[in-house]
Amino acid sequence: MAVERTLSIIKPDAVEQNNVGNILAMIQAAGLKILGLRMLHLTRRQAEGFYEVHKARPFFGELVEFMTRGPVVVSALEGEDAVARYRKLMGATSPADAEKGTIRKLYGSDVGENACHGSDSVENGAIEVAYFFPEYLLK
Ligand code: FUP
Repeated sequence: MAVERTLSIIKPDAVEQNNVGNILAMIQAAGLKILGLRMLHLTRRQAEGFYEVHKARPFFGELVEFMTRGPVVVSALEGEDAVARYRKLMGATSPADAEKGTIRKLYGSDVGENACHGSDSVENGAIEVAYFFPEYLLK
């Protein structure tokens, strides 16, 4: 298995509910290394750019609205099989379907306000890490 990078976003709902520390602790307890960490309030343009693939979906407007309503915490994670491992730790997109003990089951509310984001492929992991941490592009 290869060492991979993946992007985590702790979404506005989880920041509002004071779950940043809890989620970062779960990430570290799972053995994923935090390479970079930033708290920022996404601009509309940044959120639209990040979720460009979902532009045609009916929930796009709501998603951008939600992701820009308050600060988020983005982190670049690294580890063996990091993309799949972080997806497993997050749980299914909808907290109702997420396995017990996952971030979304513990801290998500619904399919929109689901506490966290994680890259869905190794290729997207590299693209998304570069989107928020351009200094890691060549490392
Ligand atoms: P995931 O990869 O699990 O984050 O899920 P998707 O890429 O399918 O969706 C990205 C984000 O779009 C979700 F985190 C929340 C939002 N979304 C909705 O608001 N409604 C939906 O029906 C599906 C996704």
